Amino acid sequence: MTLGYRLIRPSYGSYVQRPVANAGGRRRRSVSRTLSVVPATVLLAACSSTLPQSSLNPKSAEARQIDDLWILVLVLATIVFVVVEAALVFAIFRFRKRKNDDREPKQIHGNTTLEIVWSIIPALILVAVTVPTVRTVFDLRSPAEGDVVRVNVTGHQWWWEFEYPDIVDDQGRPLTTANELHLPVGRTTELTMTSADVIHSFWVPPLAGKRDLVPGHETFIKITPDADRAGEEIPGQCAEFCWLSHADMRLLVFLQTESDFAAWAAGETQPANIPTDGLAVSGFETFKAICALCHQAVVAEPDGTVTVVGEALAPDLTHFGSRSTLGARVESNTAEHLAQWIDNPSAVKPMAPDLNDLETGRILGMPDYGLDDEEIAELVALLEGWS
Ligand code: HEC
Ligand SMILES: [Cu+2]
Repeated sequence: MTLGYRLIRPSYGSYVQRPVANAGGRRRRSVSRTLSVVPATVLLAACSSTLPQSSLNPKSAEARQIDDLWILVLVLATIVFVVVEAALVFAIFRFRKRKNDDREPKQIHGNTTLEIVWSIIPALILVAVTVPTVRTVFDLRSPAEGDVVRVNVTGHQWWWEFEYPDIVDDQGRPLTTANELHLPVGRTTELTMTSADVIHSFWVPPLAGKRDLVPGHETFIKITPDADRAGEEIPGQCAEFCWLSHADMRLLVFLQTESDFAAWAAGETQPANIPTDGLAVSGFETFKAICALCHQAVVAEPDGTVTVVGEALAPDLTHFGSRSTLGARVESNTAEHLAQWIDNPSAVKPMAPDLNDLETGRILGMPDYGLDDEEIAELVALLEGWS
């Protein structure tokens, strides 16, 4: 548009020619800068299979819809860019001021055909972008259909709680876990999300767009992982700054075949055993005395009676031993890392347990209870045994 305005309305005579040439110079520099971004983008796209948190490597129907839309907009924008810049560069050279030529340029006022054309073309381009955008937005927001897996997600400073309301144990308690989300491939999972404290954002780039978790409000996101992705582990993280350990509020998604998912769910809905021999026996006593202030575990007495121990203010530990990560993916779940965590949690992950309020249930981190090495070893034996 700038191009046309200056060519068609040089009503200020030759005076206007120098600014036009300058403007061209500025544009040309920005052209080279913009062009340098293109190889970088192509390079990034090429590497995306080795960048696990890339949205350029979609692994679900929803992520692919978003990616397709992005590619459409990228192609259209690239065409517009190339055509406009080519016309600009052409005009700069063709109509530049030449030496020993002080003639006034031809004076023209307005060109209706041209103005109609460059109003209609951008309008058509906008329609070409708007229609698929609106369709994608509505598609992604429409309720999931068919045999849907439902998961309730609650964001906490700084961990994720996942509850599968339709997968229940013998007593009707829903499967509850933390930081590691298991999804069957080829089937849609609908996540209903909220937050227990501040705003968080669920972001697993290869699987879905980004969506906020807002306290007192429910948001939704759908994920239909590709059928050939079973066995993949896909990392994600909180994408809304939520203070101290925001960067350590991560999660891991396990894509599983239908039968692996069913086997996992069957295991998770079993109670953990109350230990009857070894270090874990004393570990369970410490668990009930201290850890149960915040953590819950569904446990079976030796006679088979199932009880729930503790409060659900922190990650459910019933099957902690089956998780592959610790503390929202700050560490891998090994006996050594777990011992370090129990010994001094805030050294492994920055937290603010001084601000905890057990009365209101506002928990901002796990305190250091000054346990000795033996007590820690007993707890490690207990929790790693709860798989
Ligand atoms: C005052 C509440 C509180 C108490 C008491 C507490 N914790 Fe925690 N614990 C937390 C919170 C909060 C987290 C989540 C921290 C995070 O990842 O941001 C956590 C996380 C954990 C995790 C990691 C869970 C996961 O899924 O990654 C383990 C293991 C753990 N605690 C063990 C213990 C043990 C063992 C005790 C008893 C010695 C204990 N906790 C006592 C609040 C508590
Ligand atoms: Cu967060």
